[in-house]
Amino acid sequence: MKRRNFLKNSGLATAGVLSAPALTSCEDAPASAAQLSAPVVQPIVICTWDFHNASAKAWEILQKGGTALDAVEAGVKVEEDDVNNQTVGTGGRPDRDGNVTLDACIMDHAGQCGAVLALQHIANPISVARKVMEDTPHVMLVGQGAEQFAYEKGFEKVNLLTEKSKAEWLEWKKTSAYKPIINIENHDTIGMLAIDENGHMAGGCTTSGMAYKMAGRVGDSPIIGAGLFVDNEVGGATATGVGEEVVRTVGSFLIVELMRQGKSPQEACEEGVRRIMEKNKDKLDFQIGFIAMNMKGETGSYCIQPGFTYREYSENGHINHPSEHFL
Ligand code: SD4
Repeated sequence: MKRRNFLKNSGLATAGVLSAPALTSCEDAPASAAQLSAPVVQPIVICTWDFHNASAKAWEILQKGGTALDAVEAGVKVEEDDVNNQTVGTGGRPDRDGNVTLDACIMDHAGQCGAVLALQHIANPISVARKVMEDTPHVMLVGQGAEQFAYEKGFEKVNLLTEKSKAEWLEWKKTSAYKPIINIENHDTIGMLAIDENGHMAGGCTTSGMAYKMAGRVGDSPIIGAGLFVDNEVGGATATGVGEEVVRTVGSFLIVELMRQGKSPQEACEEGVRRIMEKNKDKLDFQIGFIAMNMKGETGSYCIQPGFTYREYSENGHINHPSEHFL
């Protein structure tokens, strides 16, 4: 059987200390069971997709003894600021009305968390989410309330819609049925998990969401438990892909709970994906990916690729192991 669903992990090793696996693409890749649970030394950072600059930034902070919270915030900001990443922050694809609306959340080792949903005109939603966590008694702020809060905290009003994203949106409008679509190419959300030298884990997740979504649509990424969950006794998980499916299974929380019950991060990610596939037996027309890490620094990652049915997966009797860990 061809390996149709997996994550390819990229190493960013420094002095034998760091492993930075990243969900890079859904393509064939070899893996061995021995690589799946290799022990690592703290600190460590992992993220979705191929965001080497983001994990490098986080690693820079961890290496200097910085906190996991600072590391994930600074790390995912790299993608928020990258105008070429059209799924996160500035340059993100707009909703179907042409407005770029951003979602982000952050969670620390003590279980504190903050989130912003459908935030407009602010370049770094992850930092606003952190302010929600640290400076308010709340967990989530949404829309105009979140935007107003950001201005109060000194964030600047910016234009998030780049010429490129605007042109693509105008082109899409010409031919689309003007309704939200499951855009399988829309897969560059960044979720990041880090453990610092004090053994504290933190996570962050940030996205512009599904391209050309209905105004007000929010996916999993800013929802604690769905797009991200961290429990310093167990580990953390974060998601990328079609958020509706992740919300339905409370995906990241599920994966952390599975790890609590004894599953490895890899097994837990696979089970999380399997739950989603079960609910979508013959219509796997979307992409979902999870990454997870336990407090030993063991990591796991798994994704499904659109176009293959649940039967095709299950008849082969297993879900393939995607991860490779470079120490
Ligand atoms: C969402 N999960 O809004 C996000 C989209 C995503 O890579 O992950 N894209 O549903």
